Amino acid sequence: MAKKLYYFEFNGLAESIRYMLHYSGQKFEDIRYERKTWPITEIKDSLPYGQLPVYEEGDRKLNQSIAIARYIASQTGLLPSDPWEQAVLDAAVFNIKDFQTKARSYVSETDPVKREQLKTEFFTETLDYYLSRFEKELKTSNGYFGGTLSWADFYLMGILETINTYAGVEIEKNYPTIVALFKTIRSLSGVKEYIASRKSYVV
Ligand SMILES: N[C@@H](CCC(=O)N[C@@H](CS)C(=O)NCC(=O)O)C(=O)O
Repeated sequence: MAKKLYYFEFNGLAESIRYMLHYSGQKFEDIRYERKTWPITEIKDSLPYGQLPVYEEGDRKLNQSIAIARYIASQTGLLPSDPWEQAVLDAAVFNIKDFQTKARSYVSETDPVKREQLKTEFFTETLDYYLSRFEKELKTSNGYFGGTLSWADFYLMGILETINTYAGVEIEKNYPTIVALFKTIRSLSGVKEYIASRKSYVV
C-alpha cells in the first residue's frame, strides 16, 4: 500500500513523523510544498481541514500531526501496549505541544516590538519552565519519556529543532539529558542517513 506524507519543505509538525518512518525503514513518498508558493488552491481545497501535514495510506487520509505521529508509532514499536504507559506518553506529547504553542506566539509575531517582548518572556520564563521539566522527566526514566525509546522522544526532537530553526540557537543546550537523547535519536539507523541526505531548513 502506497504511503505518502504531505507537508512543507520545513521540519515543523512533520519532522518527527519523517524520523519515525525512516527509523522503521518504511518506504513512503515525502511530498513537500514550498511555503512561499502556498496556498496552492487545488491542493489546499483537497485537504480534509485545509492544512498540512496529511498522511495517506492507499485511499485513506489522516490529518492532525499528533494523530499521524501516534499512528506511525503504533506501527513501528514506538507505542507501548499498556494503556497507562500510553497515557504517560500522550501526556508528554501534550506538554511538548503546550510548549510549542507558547514558542509559536513568539516566533510567529510579525510586529518587531511585540516580538522582542515575547522573545524576552520566552527566553527568561517559558523556556526553562518547560525544558527543566522535560529534563527531569527524562532523567528519572532512563533518558526517555517512557523508560525506553518512544514516539514522545521523537516528537520532542521534531518540535525543539523547529523552534531552533526560528530562534537561531540550540535551546536545549543547557539540558544534558535532552541533548543526550537527541544524540541517540540522530545516530539511529535510518534517521542518521535521512539527516545526512536532507537539505537544511530555512525560515
Ligand atoms: N493542529 C494541526 C495544525 C496544522 C497546521 O497548523 N498546519 C500549518 C503548517 S504548520 C498549515 O498547514 N498552514 C498552511 C495553511 O493553513 O494554509 C496539526 O497538528 O496537524
